[in-house]
Amino acid sequence: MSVEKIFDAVLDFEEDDVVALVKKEITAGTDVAKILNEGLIGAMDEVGKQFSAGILFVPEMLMAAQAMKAGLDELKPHLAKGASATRGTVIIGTVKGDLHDIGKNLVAMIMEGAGFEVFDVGMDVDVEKFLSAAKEKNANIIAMSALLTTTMPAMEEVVKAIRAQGLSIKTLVGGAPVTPAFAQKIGADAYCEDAPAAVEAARSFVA
Ligand code: B1M
Repeated sequence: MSVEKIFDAVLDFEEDDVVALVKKEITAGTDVAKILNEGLIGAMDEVGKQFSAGILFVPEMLMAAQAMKAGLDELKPHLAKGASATRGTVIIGTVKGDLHDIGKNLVAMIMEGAGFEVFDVGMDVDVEKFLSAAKEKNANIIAMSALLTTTMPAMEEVVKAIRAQGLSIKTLVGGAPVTPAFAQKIGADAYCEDAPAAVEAARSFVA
């Protein structure tokens, strides 16, 4: 019931209320996955629908994103529980031209919680930055996020550059418009629908 209040508070752009409600639910022992999926992510899905329908516009989308992020920050220590010995090193970023970072941040957080050493290179990341970070950190995996159909091709550039330079780095791709067929077409090593899928794929590559 109260998770619905979190959903509503994100849609009302009430950042302080979102934080207070998330805290309340954590204290009440509500499953953090429920708070995340039904409260925070569910609200952003609704924001996306309303944006598509012309009900909400970019400023509102941004305010909802800020409220969601504040809730996510509150949830972070609880999501990252269970960290164990480092399983591998991951470079994660949102591809060139793309400024959406909420999903990427979430994936980074969950991967860290699953025991990976994660270096977040931010958003609007070009091929050179992905590759130089991977070389510097001796990473096994590059995880890429794209939320725009127009920025998806940037993922292929990274995959191609890894091949061209003969690097043994696995590539994971994800983000709302990305599909398994697209991942296969560009030669990525794995398509990840969400954060747990990214953990699963990464584990399979460093096992
Ligand atoms: Co934008 N936006 N946006 N936006 N935005 C979308 C993506 C859109 C679908 C909205 C819509 O039309 N319904 C649409 C894209 C259409 C398309 O190309 N298919 C869109 C548009 C058009 C735009 C602009 C072009 C709008 C404009 O200016 N006219 C503009 C582009 C700016 C740019 O990037 N250059 C823009 C801007 C923005 C804001 C800045 C206002 C803001 C982003 C704030 C921020 O991220 N800091 C924003 C937001 C908030 C959204 C929506 C509403 C929400 C995205 C989000 O955070 N979802 C979004 C609609 C939607 O997706 N529902 C929309 C919550 C997040 C947890 O989910 O990111 O999907 P998601 O991540 C998931 C999975 O996808 C996966 O795991 C996560 C957890 O399950 N995943 C990965 C993601 N990355 C992964 C990486 C991995 C693995 C899994 O690595 C291996």
